Order: sequence, then structure tokens, then C-alpha cells
Amino acid sequence: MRVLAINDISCVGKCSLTVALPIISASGVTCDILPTAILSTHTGGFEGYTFRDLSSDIPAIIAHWKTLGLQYDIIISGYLGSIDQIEMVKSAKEALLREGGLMIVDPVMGDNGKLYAHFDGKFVEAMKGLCRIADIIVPNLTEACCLTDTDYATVREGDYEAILQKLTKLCPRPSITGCDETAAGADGKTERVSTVFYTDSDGSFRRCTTEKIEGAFHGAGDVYASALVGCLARGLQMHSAVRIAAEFTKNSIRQTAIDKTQPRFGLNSESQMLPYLKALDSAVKQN
Ligand code: PXL
Repeated sequence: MRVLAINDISCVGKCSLTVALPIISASGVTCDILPTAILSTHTGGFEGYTFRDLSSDIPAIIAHWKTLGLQYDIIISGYLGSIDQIEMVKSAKEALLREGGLMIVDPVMGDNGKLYAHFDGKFVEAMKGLCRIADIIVPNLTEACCLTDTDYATVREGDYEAILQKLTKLCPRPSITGCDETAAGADGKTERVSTVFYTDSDGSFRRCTTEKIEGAFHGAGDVYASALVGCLARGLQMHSAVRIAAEFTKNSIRQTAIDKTQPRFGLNSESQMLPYLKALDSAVKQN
């Protein structure tokens, strides 16, 4: 099983390839990387970061790999710095995904109702085009709203299923992370958060719900997407993969809250890797 992760390298801040490579490899499959840019830090919560765009290298890298006859079982794309790079991911799929392989797109564009720096409406439209050639997409709720032209501010818990349904117009197997559940604790704070998706077996709507830990934690989407890829690469069905990936992400967020490290420095998922791998191993054995 051979996976290709297309994403940037944010040297500091634990997101994109610095998260995808260790998690996917530890899941027990080969993970090759196609870096789209090198940044000194990611763009959320830091100022003065460097950004070296690697777009001009990408066509030659793909051409070289074609001469090697490389074919991937899964390609996952994440943060992309420009519309040109979106087109390059489409070319990478054409050239490198094996017949019947899985194209997974994490349409990284924003969080908490806002687009990240550098993104605009034109980029969102181009990202819809990339989602159209994907088998699975893993947006958070903000990104799902952008992709379905839904006003994030007005979204209520009862709307998640309709938004997921709208996403199927772009891609057959969408899921949405970060869907707050309204059940509030004694202090009025939301205590649960769900990932919504359809099962592989009968296509029924499902919610995978975990404890919500208050705060905005950077890189949670990258941990989730990488673990989901790891689980799918090991042959798990969507419902098991979502459950294991969501649990790992929640445990990593909890560890970060316990350690009280700054959220912009990313999730402390390292110490949660072993429980993740145990859960994956036991699900694979039962499969
Ligand atoms: O975690 C998503 C991400 C990845 N890469 C870069 C980012 C972000 C989110 O802000 O800035 C460079």
C-alpha cells in the first residue's frame, strides 16, 4: 500500500506534511510526499513567516516519478497555496493514481467561519473543482459551508445532514468535521462535537460524536485527515476509520490543553500515537 501526501511543509506549528508523514507511516503503509511550499511556520497565528512556493518544481517531480512507473493506491491533498497548485494536484491524480485508487481531498481553506490568509472566493470555486475529482473529501464545517455556499453564521445542528447531502453533488463520499452539538453543560458550553458522514455499507447518515475541548487548536484537521488515511489504507471501512481518527484527534487536543502549550504550535499528538496505533491494530484484526 503506497500513499502520496501532497501538502506544504510548515517547519514549525505541527500541521501539513510534518503531521501527515509520521501518522500515515506509523499506520503501517508507505507514505511519499510532494511538498507544495516551505514555510517557516504555518499562516495561522504567526506573523513574518517565510513562504517559498515550490510550484515550479512540481511538474518535473511528477514527470520524474512517471519515468519510475510509480502508482499510488491513495493520494491525499491538503493545504494548497494557489489555484495553479490545485491544477497540479489534478495532474498528479491523472499521472500517479492507480486505476481504482482513492483520491482524498482535504479542502484546507479556513476554520471557525473564516477563510485563512491568502484565500478568497476564486480559490473556493477552484477548490470545488478539485473536490469534483475526489472520491472522499474531509472538510471542516467552515470549509463545507464554503463548498456549498452556505452561510456559516446561520448553521444549526439540524442542518448538518443537509450540508453533507449538498456536498455529495461535488464528491460521492464527503464527511464534515467540527460539527458542534447543542447539548450544553452546566456552564452553558457545548460539550460534544461530531464528524458527520455516510457509511460505506448502506450509505446511511452517521454522526461520530466525541467530547469537545474548548478552544481553537491549530492542526486538528491535519491530524484527523492523516489518521483517516492511515485507517483507510489499512483496509478499514469509513465508520471505523472516522471513529479511530476522531478519537485520536480528540485525545491529541486534550493532551495539548493539559500541557498548556500555545494552540498555534499545533497538537501534542506524539504521546497519543500509541493508543491510536493500538486502536487501529485491533480494528484491522477484527476486520
Ligand atoms: O493546518 C492547515 C494549514 C496547513 N498549512 C499552512 C497553513 C494551514 C492553516 O492555517 O497555514 C501553511
